[in-house]
Amino acid sequence: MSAPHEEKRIGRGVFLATVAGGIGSLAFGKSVWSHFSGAVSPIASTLAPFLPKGGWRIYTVTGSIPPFDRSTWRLDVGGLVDHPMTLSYDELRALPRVNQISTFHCVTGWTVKNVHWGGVRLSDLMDRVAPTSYAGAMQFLSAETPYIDYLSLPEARLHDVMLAYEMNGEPLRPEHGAPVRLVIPDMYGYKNVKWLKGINLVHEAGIGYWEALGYDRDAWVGRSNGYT
Ligand SMILES: Nc1nc2c(c(=O)[nH]1)N[C@H]1C(S)=C(S)[C@@H](COP(=O)(O)O)O[C@H]1N2
Ligand SMILES: [Mo]
Repeated sequence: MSAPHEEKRIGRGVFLATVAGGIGSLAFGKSVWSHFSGAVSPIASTLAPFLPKGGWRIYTVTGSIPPFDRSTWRLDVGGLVDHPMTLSYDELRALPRVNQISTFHCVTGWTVKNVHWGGVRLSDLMDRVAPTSYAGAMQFLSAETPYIDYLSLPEARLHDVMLAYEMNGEPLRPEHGAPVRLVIPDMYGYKNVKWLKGINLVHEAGIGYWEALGYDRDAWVGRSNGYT
């Protein structure tokens, strides 16, 4: 389990797997799917209901899915802001809702077209917390520690960036990041933090989880990570 996703891009549009994990990782990289290639383990049985479907591959860096309890879950939005907020799930759902249809790209080469998302505009949430003049970026914390990522404020304000709590007409599924994940269609999947539990306004963007392992900090689809 070495390089990001264990899938290397060799030349234009060609993907080969490293030999590390056999056929499981060939097909699914560092996804929960790879757990099915080996002996039955407690992790495999935990994740067994979550077979990828609809073209998705389910990724986690810990091999487990953070629990979600609707009554105790909170999203903390703070840092360099005038009005920090702690939102319960019901409070999140009560914010103005937006819907969009957008395409999702993982940097390892798979794409899911026309995903129907429902949720909250990130720019709307940003306006509510009122970043201070020193704030230049947002830090996104996953309940799946240590997954983390960042967007600059201009990136975070793009018109189709959202916190999604619904996917294809139903509440976001556990394996896709329930109860809420970041969605930024113009950037590769690794920026789309699942199991979001906190957002901090910070002075500048730091290095995200997969960026520390080699992916580009500029994650624009088709214009980074060796794609031209
Ligand atoms: N917390 C967390 N978020 C994550 C990841 C992860 O491993 N953990 N993987 C990222 C990557 S690389 C991709 S392509 C997408 C995959 O989304 P999916 O698991 O819903 O298919 O989630 C992103 N968000
Ligand atoms: Mo990805």
